[in-house]
Formats: sequence, C-alpha cells, structure tokens
Amino acid sequence: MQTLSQYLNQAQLSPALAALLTTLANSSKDISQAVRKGALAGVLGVAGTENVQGESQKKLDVITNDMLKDALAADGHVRALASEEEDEVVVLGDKGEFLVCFDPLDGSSNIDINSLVGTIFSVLPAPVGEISEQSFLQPGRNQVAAGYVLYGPSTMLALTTGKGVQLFTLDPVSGEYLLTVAEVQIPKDTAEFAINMSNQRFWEAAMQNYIADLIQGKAGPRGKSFNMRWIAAMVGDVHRVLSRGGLFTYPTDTKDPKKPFKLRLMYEANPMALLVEQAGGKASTGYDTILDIQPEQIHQRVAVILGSANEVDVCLEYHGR
Ligand code: AFP
Repeated sequence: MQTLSQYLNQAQLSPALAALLTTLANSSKDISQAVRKGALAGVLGVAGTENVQGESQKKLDVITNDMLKDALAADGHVRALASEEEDEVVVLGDKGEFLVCFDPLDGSSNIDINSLVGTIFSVLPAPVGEISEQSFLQPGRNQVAAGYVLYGPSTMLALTTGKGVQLFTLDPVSGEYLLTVAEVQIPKDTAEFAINMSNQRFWEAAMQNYIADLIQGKAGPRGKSFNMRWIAAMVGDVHRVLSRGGLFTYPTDTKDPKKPFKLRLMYEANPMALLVEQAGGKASTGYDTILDIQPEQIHQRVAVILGSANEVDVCLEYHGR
C-alpha cells in the first residue's frame, strides 16, 4: 500500500505544499494520540475559557489548537493561520506561500462521550505583502488543498489537492498513513440524510417541506424510504457521505436570531465542500454554491447542504433553485 509520502511524491505537488501536508498529517498523528488517551491524560472536560464564538472550550480544543499552531509555525511554508479557537488570524512570519484555516477538534461536544471528533484544514495561497484577516477572505474555490482527519475506530485522513479525493488510514504499527481509497466517488443518489431534527420548528419552510416529504417514505412524494444519521461532528457525517453517499445539512434556523447559521465557512464548509465536489458531490447553502461565496469575516457562518449530487439537486428544488 502506498504511504502518504509516496503519494505526495508522485502527485506532482510543489515541494512546499507536499511539505505542508506532511506537517499537517504528522500533527494529526500527535492529536490522535492525545485524543485516544482521553481521561487517562486528564484532557477531558472544559478548559474554563470561551472562544470567539462564545462557546465554552474543551481542554482538548485548546491542546489540539496549540499543537497545530506549533506545527505550522515550525513548518516554514505558512505565512499565517486562522483557527476556530483563535479570535484573530495568527501571522507566523514573512515567508511561506500558504495560509491555513483549521478547526483543530471538530465535534467537541462528542469528546466527553468518547464519540467521533476530527480535525478539518483548508490551505489557501498567501498573497504577496502584508498579511491580515483580509488576506484569508478568498472564495473556497481558491483552496490549493483541503482535508480532514477523523479520529474514529481507525484514524483516517481525507485529502484533496484538486485531483480527486484520497483516503489514508493510519497504520498504528508503522505510524504511517497508508492509501486505502485512491479515488473517492460519492454515489449520485442516496436514501440517507443527516440533520439535527430537534431544530425542525426553526427551519425555513423549504427545508421543513423537503424533510417532511422524504420522511413520508414510500407512500410519500419521494416514493422510497430514507434512513437518518446524526453524528454531531461534521467530520463524521461527511466521512459517511464520502464513504457511501448521503445528504448532510445544517440549514439556517431561527433558534438564535443572533446566529442564523451554525457551520463556519472558512474551516468547516469550504474544505468539506471542496472534498465533496472533488468526489463528484455538490455543496450549497440552499441558494449559493459554497465554494463561490466571497467571505466577509474569518469566523463567518453559513448554511450547508452537501452530498450526493442528485439528492442535493432535489433539496435545492424545494429552495427554488
Ligand atoms: P462542536 O465542535 O462545537 O461540537 O460543533 C460541531 C459542529 O460545528 C459540527 O461539526 C456539527 O455538525 C454540528 O456542530 C453539530 O451541531 P449540533 O450540536 O447543533 O447538532
């Protein structure tokens, strides 16, 4: 089986990008170890601090954020980084071709129940000159690489550099990521959807109608039964979509008028949208293609509907698209 470094060597990437992706992969191995120690390392529970989102940070949120920051600072190819756990962008130096956005530990609410969590990363080109938050505000289509690491029964890295999507599995014996799926293809159709149903009364009518129709099953307008999953960690739900198809959505809702959307554009929606599109799926807000959105703020949130292309199209019809 091809190792990640063998894959990167033959993928015709710039040496700088290959080195950066190697740094991210190596950092994820350390994060995997920290996550797997759990209670034994006293890393569960809350850190007693809040992030810029006003969310209580888990100890592992802070620990993994610091691990990634240190790794990227030492890499030499990264001008600056933006993290879910950092209020402002962190400028690392005046050298390096790339900007990196990341969610160090997506699915934090799963940490203390030993459920799925992951790391999501997005690599953008660094513009010449002074680096500020403005430098990061590039549409997702500009990403030169994107991926996630899922800390599940096995630790798996999903990666795209614009040449399809590859899945690597961490071999606990050798410590190497091995290529286990060379070309992910999301099935165009599906009978599985993922949504947090507890927000149903807060959705727009378009989403209420779409979901109402599909849960009517065979007797309903869709003429077939659907299954539902909800992992409460985007990395886990998206990995299932890449693995066997499906539709994942976190739509807009009126639950908190100050927060009409949940998922963050720069380090959740954009990297996942690139992976899904590269694997033959679609990713939309319900009204706009995610990768075409011009970001206005580094921690901006958006609605997300992604997955099997034909099912996303059906959902978009309910949104008048
Ligand atoms: P946390 O990292 O705060 O747990 O949020 C995870 C997430 O951003 C995304 O990964 C999940 O799909 C979504 O939130 C889960 O949201 P709910 O907790 O409202 O179901």
